[in-house]
Amino acid sequence: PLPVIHPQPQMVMPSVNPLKAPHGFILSGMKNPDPDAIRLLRETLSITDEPDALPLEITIEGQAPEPKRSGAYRLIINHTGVYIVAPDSRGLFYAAQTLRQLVQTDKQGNQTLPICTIIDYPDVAFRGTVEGFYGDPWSHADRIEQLRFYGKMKMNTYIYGPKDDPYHSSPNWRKPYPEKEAAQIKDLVKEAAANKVDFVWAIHPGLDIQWTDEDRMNVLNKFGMMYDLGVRSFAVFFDDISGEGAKADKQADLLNFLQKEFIEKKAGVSPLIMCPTEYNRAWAGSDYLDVLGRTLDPAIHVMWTGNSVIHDITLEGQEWVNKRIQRPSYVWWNFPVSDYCRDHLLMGPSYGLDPEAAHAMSGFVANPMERAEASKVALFGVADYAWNMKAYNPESNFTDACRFILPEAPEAFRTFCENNCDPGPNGHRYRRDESVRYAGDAETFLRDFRRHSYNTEAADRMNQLFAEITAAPAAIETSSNKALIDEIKPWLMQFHLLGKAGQTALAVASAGQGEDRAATWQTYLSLTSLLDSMRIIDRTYNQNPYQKGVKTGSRVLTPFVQEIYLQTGRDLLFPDQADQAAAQMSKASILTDIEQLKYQPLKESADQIGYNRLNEVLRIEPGQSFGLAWELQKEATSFSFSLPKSENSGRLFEWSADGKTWTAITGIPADQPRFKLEQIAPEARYIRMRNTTDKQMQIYLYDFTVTTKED
Ligand code: LOG
Repeated sequence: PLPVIHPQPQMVMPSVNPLKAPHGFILSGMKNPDPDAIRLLRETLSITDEPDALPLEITIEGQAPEPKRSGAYRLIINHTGVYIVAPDSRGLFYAAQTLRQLVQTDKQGNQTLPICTIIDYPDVAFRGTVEGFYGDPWSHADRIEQLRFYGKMKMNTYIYGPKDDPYHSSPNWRKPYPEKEAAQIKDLVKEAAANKVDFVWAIHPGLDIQWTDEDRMNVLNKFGMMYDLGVRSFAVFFDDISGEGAKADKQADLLNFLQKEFIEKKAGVSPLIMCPTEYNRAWAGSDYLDVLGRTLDPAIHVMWTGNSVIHDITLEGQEWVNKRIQRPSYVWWNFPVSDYCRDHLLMGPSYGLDPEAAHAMSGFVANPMERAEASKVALFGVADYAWNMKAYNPESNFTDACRFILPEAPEAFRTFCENNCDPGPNGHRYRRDESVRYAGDAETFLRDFRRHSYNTEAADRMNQLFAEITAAPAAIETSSNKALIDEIKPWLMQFHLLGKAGQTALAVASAGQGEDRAATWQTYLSLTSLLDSMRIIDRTYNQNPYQKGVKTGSRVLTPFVQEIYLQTGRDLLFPDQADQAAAQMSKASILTDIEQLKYQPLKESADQIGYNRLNEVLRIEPGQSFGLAWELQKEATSFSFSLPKSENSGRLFEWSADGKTWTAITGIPADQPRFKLEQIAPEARYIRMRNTTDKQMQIYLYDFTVTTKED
């Protein structure tokens, strides 16, 4: 049988016979075929230049198979040899990639190919990634490796737009790249070309752009500089901005100008891509998209993240936006990006993608994690989906992805990935299934445990799983992919501890069934120290200022362990049921009537509580407020905020002791975007900021933090 090919070809007609090529192959047909494809063929098959050795022929032809899409190819393998039809270099390169997955080489070096016919072409014309996240941009080495990976996976697009590259966005979008960065971009353009990937360079000028001739020339000139570095594909991003820069008619003017003066004038440039300010349905409240639809040159692509910032992609949602922008949108899928949940890894399958939506999108690119290697699990799915949607199966793709990425220990890697999928509670309310194979047993066990009974069968299966988890990190670390191990190392450590904690929690639960309280205490204390170790990892590694720490198995397994731990602790500390009910600890929380913030998890450390930095613009309606509440046992010692670019007049800061009566805080300058208040009424347990105007306020919520101490 044929091996599974990724991405899956559109049509495969297999036969049972293999083609044996004991004397290798010889190339014939087309003159000057694509050298990258030929290099790949030579690496894959033993190709001789000696016709006397009786080799089989590989015939390459350039006529166009239907449909005429870049990358389409036909591959016919029969008794006489291999016959490739490819209308462009990309198609020939992809045919060679398919052959690489088909060939089998035995110990003597003899090669066989399965006799078959493959007719193949992509469902979506542009497929790949948009490096569009906040946080540390990928390294040069990361990017080179990604481009090679895209070539293997038949992805043809890499959009360069890391938010924290100052030469992509403010403050330096007008300036040329410094020498070293410029040289690296040149390099990337070359590597991209060798892998048949379009390197798309994006600019993000909207934070401070002026709608003047000077600034339109600044954009044009920057494109010119990038053209001189070899870039032939361009994008303009207007996401996450407010005020002047966000006006549809002005944006369209600029884009149409670039279309006429640059895209159409320069040689060999691909269609322009733009990312709108209202880039998802949840925000599309004005006529913004209709204005773009009416006025933007029809050749310009418009990006779209779906029904909200982070969302499944549905045909219905695509049709909704396409009507308004009057063209098929170019999907910017915000997965596996983790810049809003930086303490989690999103290494689960890519699912939630409509198999019927191919005709309703012009491109499909995924925004990945700042961890490039770890992102490959999800991207393996993205490649399959965008190439052949109907054949895409997220589960089997996921298993194959784990084998492809970590062939040294595919099962251990899968165990790790399937328990590191969910972002945890977040303001976008985007959740992913996690630990699906064990969720049922975990729930069954806990249901019985809550009634003080121990379900042996469920416990046995959970024990088996936790043993696999404990062992997985050591197996994964045998991988030769050191970059991957470096990226996920703290999570591997945490995962190992979680496995041990899980096994110990089951021992605690089992001991709790007996009469021997001393034995229960003993296992309870070992669980305490394992959970302490996990807390230390969480407080030591990945201490970025946004979502600090290292969470693993956070959807099913960690809560499973914690519930057993807390319940046993209550049983041991408050054996009397009545005391248990009364033992409620006072907790800190966020306090708001703004929908965009309601689901934000509280950011909490030993002596601080606060909001997570929001990437997108925060909209506050008249009368709405956001604030914090802290524990009765704690006093606030200071309060600080960073709310830049706000239309600041009309904001009011207030404190309260009971959450009902509020007192205005004096001493905060009215238009200061950043401030630290060193004194707060000792009885305060709440602080908030309120919009006292009659207009919507648009601000960035970078920081809003209260520092506390125990009284
Ligand atoms: C940004 C993007 C960010 C992503 C996920 C778009 C179009 N823009 O909320 O840079 O990585 O969401 O946080 C965005 O998605 N803003």
